[in-house]
Amino acid sequence: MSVPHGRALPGVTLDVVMPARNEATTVGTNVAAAQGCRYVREVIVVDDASSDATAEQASAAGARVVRREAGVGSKALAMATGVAASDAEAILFVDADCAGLTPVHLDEVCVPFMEGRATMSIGFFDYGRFWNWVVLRCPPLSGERVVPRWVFEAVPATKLDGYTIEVRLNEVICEARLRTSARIMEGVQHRTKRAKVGRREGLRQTWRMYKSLVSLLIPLGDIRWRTYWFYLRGLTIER
Ligand SMILES: Nc1nc2c(ncn2[C@@H]2O[C@H](COP(=O)(O)OP(=O)(O)OP(=O)(O)O)[C@@H](O)[C@H]2O)c(=O)[nH]1
Ligand SMILES: [Mg+2]
Repeated sequence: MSVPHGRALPGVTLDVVMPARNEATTVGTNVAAAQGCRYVREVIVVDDASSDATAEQASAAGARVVRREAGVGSKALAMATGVAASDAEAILFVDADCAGLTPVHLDEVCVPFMEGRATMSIGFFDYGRFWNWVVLRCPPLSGERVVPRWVFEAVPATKLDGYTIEVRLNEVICEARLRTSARIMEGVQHRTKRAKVGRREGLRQTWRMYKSLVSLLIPLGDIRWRTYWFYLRGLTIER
């Protein structure tokens, strides 16, 4: 299946894939937001052996829950499991730890994709006027994004690695010179790792995440710096 760029996409099937590990606090409201999005057919939550009630909360909110067994898990592998569990032509990824997310935010993220104006459409958290300007022009790491399923499937299995998956999706889009749309989801934030696991462990996990991201570029990682230039050339900022 191919969802081409440049024309409207009437009737394209779109499922939400929501990776979630120990997100019982927020998964229910995010499933509800995703279900309210007018383009969404089904919400699939991928739970990696959570030790809290993530699966129950997701299911109670109406999601189909796919459980991965305890063992090797990561955000990227959870996303791959969710995509494999769906036969939709397009996937809207939504993190389970968003705060303040509504169906309207997700509708707005989907519109440029559904109208065929962008192959990837991304929603960013709201960091306030100054930082939003900066964030909208940086390489996007946001988990809230819609892509045709082929874009996810174009990421080689060897590169399905933890938190670097968003960079890999960017790479597929940019190296094919496809268009991206970006917008701020007003008032949307997320529960940080510090809030989830405490200050010390949260900072440790955040440090590990950024280290893995930076190592893709420095020194001589396998992402080409000019990929970012292709990104900026194909970027439209929605207001
Ligand atoms: N199923 C599953 N979900 C995961 C795993 N790791 C992270 N997630 C989920 O992926 C989403 C994003 O993960 P976070 O750890 O919040 O990462 P982040 O939002 O990129 O980083 P922060 O800025 O620190 O919040 C959340 O819904 C997590 O529950 C995992 O190993 N398995
Ligand atoms: Mg998060």
